[in-house]
Amino acid sequence: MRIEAVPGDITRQQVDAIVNAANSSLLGGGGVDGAIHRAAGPRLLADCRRVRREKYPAGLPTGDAVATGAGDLAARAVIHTVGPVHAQHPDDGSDLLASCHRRCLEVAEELALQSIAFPAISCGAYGWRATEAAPIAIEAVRRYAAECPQSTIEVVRFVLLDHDARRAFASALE
Ligand code: AR6
Repeated sequence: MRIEAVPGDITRQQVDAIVNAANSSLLGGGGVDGAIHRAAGPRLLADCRRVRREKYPAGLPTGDAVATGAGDLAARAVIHTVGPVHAQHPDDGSDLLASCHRRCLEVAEELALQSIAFPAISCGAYGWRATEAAPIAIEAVRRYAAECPQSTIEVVRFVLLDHDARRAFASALE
């Protein structure tokens, strides 16, 4: 499994799965969630509504992940996850952030996907410093790779829009 960090807009990535830093409603929002829904078009929202109805009537729990189609995006799937809000999880925030990454990889694996792109989950509206979140994210992926050497996933790419996140993920990867 190759882990990389690149600058850019995640909606433009040529990968099998794009991870959305969603909220538990799964019905859209700002930040990367808004960008993904705008780029994917109305089919993504329709898929999200169906997932809510059929699987998560009370919303997707923090730290969990679920896949939908990707609408107009080049990807095959969007994997939605809900990061912890920094201020609301003083004790278990790191575990929940690690769980987001692990669950996204498990969901991608269930779909036999080979490449997945993550944004800097929780590093925007949810208030995490990238310097704090990046080592947790990278470590969660490395642990998954070590525990699942037969994984179908070959490439895990962090796609980072802002300068702080780029620096933090590059340094966590070193
Ligand atoms: N490509 C890559 N990264 C992006 C993009 C993009 N197109 N747009 C923003 N980012 P955030 P969160 C970066 O706030 O903190 C939403 O309203 C951004 O610079 O999108 O998990 C949801 O609906 C930051 O580094 O996600 C939730 O309510 C990172 O993505 C809430 O925000 C995450 O910022 C989730 O908050």
